[in-house]
Parts: sequence; structure tokens; C-alpha cells
Amino acid sequence: MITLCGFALSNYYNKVKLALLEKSAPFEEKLVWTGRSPELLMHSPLGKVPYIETPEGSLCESQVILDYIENLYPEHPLLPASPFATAKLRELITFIELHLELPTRELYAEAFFGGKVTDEVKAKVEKQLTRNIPAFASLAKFDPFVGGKEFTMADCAAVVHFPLVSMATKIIYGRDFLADLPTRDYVKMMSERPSVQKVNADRKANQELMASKGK
Ligand SMILES: N[C@@H](CCC(=O)N[C@@H](CS)C(=O)NCC(=O)O)C(=O)O
Repeated sequence: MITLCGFALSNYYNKVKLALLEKSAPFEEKLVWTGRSPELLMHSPLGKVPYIETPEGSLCESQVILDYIENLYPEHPLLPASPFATAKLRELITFIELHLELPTRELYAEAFFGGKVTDEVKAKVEKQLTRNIPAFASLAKFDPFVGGKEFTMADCAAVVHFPLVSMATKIIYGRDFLADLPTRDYVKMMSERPSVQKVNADRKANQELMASKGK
């Protein structure tokens, strides 16, 4: 049995949870906050979540975890059979995470957590996203899923990351940088899936818990 460790406000945690739910894979959840505790660093050396515990040991990095789950539970595949089509989906995930979410993450301190981000950082992120978003758009299909006609692991990533990119850019620059893409309708369509509804409900509950703990 897999234990998914982290917290439900985390987009990367939710990416993994969506994959597990979509695959109907058995798993349990353990609430773990980020930090530098020796216990956490033992499982996730950068102190990040999510990580999973398995009977063979722990694993961190959400994409590594998704690939492991895909091999462990081949039923309800989240990747196509063709190696090239699979690589194209991983390419899409890389664009969403490395080229959209990761640069945007530099804005989260001010957008979501009451901190401050310097004007230099804001200008740098704006420049990166101005280049990266059209590049991503040239690869994405939205037909109706982000990679084409089937729900895949790229959707597990897209549906958790797009709203953060939209919200953070709207708050920091006064404009949703994804506004020219069909991401809003896509996220709305995805929110009809039971797996996404469960993840969203758990995220809201976790947000309230965090607020009550002053996290
Ligand atoms: N590349 C990692 C990213 C995970 C990540 O950034 N997690 C955030 C929570 S959403 C975190 O743990 N942040 C704490 C930190 O960076 O110290 C993955 O795919 O799992």
C-alpha cells in the first residue's frame, strides 16, 4: 500500500493524488508539512512534499512518483501505449512544470503568503512567462484534454498548476497571463470529474486547517 505524504493545499501533492484516484489505486494519506526536520529530510532530502512511502522505501518528486504508480498499477493507464505519444505527454508536463509553474512559483510569497517579491524578480518572471506561455500553447491540445482526446497524467499536472499560474499573475501583474488560452474552460470541465472534486474539497479543508494553525 502506498502512503501519500504531504498536505492537500500543495499542487504537486494533488497531482499525485489525482493520479492515484484516477487509477483507483489503493493509498492512504499522511499529513506532513514542509520543513527541515530530520524525519522529513530522510524521505525527501529537499524537505519538499509530496513524497510517498512504499513497502520498499520512500520516493520523492511528483513525476518520479507518477511513473512509479503507472508501472505498479498498469490498469487505468494514464499514458498512451506508443512510446512517442508518451514522450510527447512528458514533454507537455515538463513545459507546464519547468517552464510555467516553476517560474511563477517565485511570485507565490507575495501573491498568496503575505510576503514581498522584488521588482527585479517580478520583471524576470514576466519575461520568462512571456516567452514560455506561447511555447507551451504550441504544444497543448485542449481537445478536450490538455494532451489530446484522452485523460492522461498531463491532466493531473495541468489541472492543479494552471489555476495557480492564473491567480498569481492576476494578483501580481493585474492580468491573468493564461487568459488567451482555454485554460479556464478546461479547468471547469475537469472539475466535473469526481477525482478533481475530491482533491478540491480536501484542498479547501486543508486551507482552513492551515489558516487556523497560522501556517
Ligand atoms: N519538483 C517537486 C516540487 C515539489 C514542491 O515544490 N513542493 C512544494 C509544495 S507545493 C514544497 O514542498 N515546498 C517547500 C520547499 O520548497 O521547501 C515535485 O514535483 O514534487
